[in-house]
Amino acid sequence: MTSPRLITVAAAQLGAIQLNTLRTEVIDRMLNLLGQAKDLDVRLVVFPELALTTFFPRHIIQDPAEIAKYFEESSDENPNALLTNENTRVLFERAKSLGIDISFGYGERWSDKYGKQSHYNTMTYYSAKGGSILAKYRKVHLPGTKEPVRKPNVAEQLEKMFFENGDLGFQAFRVPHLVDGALKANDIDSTRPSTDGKGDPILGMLLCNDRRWPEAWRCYGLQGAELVLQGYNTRGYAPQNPGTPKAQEELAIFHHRLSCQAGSYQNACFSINCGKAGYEDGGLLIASSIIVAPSGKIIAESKTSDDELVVASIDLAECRFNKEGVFNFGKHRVVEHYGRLIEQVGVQEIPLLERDGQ
Ligand code: CDT
Repeated sequence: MTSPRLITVAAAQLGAIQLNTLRTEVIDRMLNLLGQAKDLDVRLVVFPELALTTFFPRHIIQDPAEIAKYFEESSDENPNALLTNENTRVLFERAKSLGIDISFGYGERWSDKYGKQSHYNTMTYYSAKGGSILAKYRKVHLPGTKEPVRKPNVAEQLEKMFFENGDLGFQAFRVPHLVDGALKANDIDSTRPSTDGKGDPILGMLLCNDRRWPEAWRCYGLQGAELVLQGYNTRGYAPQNPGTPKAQEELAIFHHRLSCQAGSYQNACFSINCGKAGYEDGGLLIASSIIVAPSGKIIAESKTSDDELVVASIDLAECRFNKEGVFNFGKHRVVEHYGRLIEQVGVQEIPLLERDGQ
């Protein structure tokens, strides 16, 4: 019988952030949600993708000084600048004083040691007890176009223009201090058959469009992930897409839930999926921030399109049922038939059939 591994977690959904909303206003809203989390004994709070600003890739912005306003600086010399920079420092200080781990998305401008700058759509994980950034994820699956479409009645999606593809892959990480009684490397002895599911929780991070790609979830599943954190800004309506605004929004929410529920179920992990919601710069973003169990069931969901804390108490030990059962990868994966998954990128249709009688 597996011992419980209990944590109270939350998705801190943010309502819309307009182009002219001050960073300080956004941070105040995030601090307010952290205060609510403290009252409910939450130990981990997840905020959306690009949580500090409007979803700026919907705009054609070309002036470098204007673009710079949407990014936080870090570099080879100072990789953890986020902890001390003027905008974000207060978030980490508050998280530390409340004893709550936080994870949020932001635009990252990275300078390497030769001075070359790269821009990423990034998510960070901060451990309050340790007072340090434990992990960073840079979005791999960037949606949209590299060049503006510039047509009337077309909503732009310019992530490929503003960001490079993430270069860190899908690296899972363990988080100390989240569950009681976690097994440590130095506790291991030769009599212990398996340490699986007994150490500090294994987490992974995804950003928005990533959640639609089963390969991304599976990379975490193969590292034993028990909890995936995912931030999003998902459009509820675009004039160029088919369907009424209502039908489009319903379908967008359906696909969002479908992807998060399937990813969690097929990799036997919990997931916390947190969105930015409401009418941002005139465009609708879906709400429906959800916490999903390894069964694939939604166990908590936002009820508004505003700032809202979505809370659930979860037992990571529940992951074992499917990790040791239907999704015991070691026992049931048949990798000799999966080669195509990494050998081929796009679709290569199989040959056409011959006409009958020839
Ligand atoms: N921000 C982001 O990644 N948006 C994408 C748009 C994809 S179009 C279906 C998303 O997955 O919501």
